Amino acid sequence: MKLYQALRNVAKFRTVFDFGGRDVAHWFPGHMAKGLKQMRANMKNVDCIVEIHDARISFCLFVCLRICVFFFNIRQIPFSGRNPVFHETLDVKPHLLILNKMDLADVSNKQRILKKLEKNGVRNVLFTDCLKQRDDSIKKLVPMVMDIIKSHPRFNRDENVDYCLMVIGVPNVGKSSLINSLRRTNLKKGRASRVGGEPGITRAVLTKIQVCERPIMYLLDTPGVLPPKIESVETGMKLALCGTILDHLVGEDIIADYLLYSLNRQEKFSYVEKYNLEKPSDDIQQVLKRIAVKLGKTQRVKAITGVGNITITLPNYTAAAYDFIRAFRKGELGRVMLD
Ligand SMILES: Nc1nc2c(ncn2[C@@H]2O[C@H](COP(=O)(O)OP(=O)(O)OP(=O)(O)O)[C@@H](O)[C@H]2O)c(=O)[nH]1
Ligand SMILES: [Mg+2]
Repeated sequence: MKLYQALRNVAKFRTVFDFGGRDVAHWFPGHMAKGLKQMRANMKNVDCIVEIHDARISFCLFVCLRICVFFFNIRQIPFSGRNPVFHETLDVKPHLLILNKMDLADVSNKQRILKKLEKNGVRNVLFTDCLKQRDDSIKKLVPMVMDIIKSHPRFNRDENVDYCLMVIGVPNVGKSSLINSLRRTNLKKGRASRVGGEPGITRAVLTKIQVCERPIMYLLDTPGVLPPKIESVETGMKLALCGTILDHLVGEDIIADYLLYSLNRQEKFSYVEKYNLEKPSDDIQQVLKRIAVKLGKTQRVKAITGVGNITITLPNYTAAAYDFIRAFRKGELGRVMLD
């Protein structure tokens, strides 16, 4: 019944998000030159690049292209022609694309994403969930990488009996988690790389971390790298929603509003029940107020009136916004595709 009522309300939801003239350039701390320099310096020791993305952002291809193009220093190639750039870039080093956090993504779009990627020349794709104790896709990674490596010349590394991969991607997508997951699956060993919910946990290119015994395979963890230029404010907002940049740089309030807008657009109304709302709403203040009340997140504020000072209790909107965003990132608001 609730869902039926909700669907009838769909027409009332915003169809365009007002970014209020925000400038994406202020949100992103550049391309993280130090990390890139270290990565480039290590390239000669690498047999295959494992590029990892958040599966919820299906425009990842564009981000992916930008990182690769920047990574390999082929910046002169125009961006409008997608395919040539990708082909040329991937010809430099064998490449595997991982779409991680599958447990949080709407899997019904999987085939569409694969087709789109294939059209753009990306055939080696794995969907993973690095938090799962046993993920079959993680088991497939080493054999898949071996096939990819064997179909490319190894040049200076031809004599080496061991293999080395480099894992790259934007911050907070699960690069370090992938390494730990591979160790857990292939070596039955514990964590080797630090993981965290905030972007920027891995700061430097680490020494080799072994992830497989037969064949002997190592992985180089890297710090998250953002492309030098973000396509649009909306692209930046999606990256922010997935925790790629520190929340306070964008603002919890606007991220929460964009989240509400996205959930309503996709008719993902589980937030209504979770926060005891009567019906879906497109008004972020109203939603945050309910969240604050439900979670008991209020703040006492002094007010000066004509008859003296009084203390009033107000909803803590920032704390509520923070909780709303966290709930989405943990998958508590349902599986979502942001594009
Ligand atoms: N739900 C879910 N969470 C994941 C998955 N993989 C990683 N995470 C979580 O995502 C957050 C970031 O993981 P990290 O492995 O630190 O990501 P990273 O890409 O190494 O991040 P930086 O080093 O900051 O660039 C952590 O809270 C992980 O627990 C996944 O497959 N599913
Ligand atoms: Mg890391």
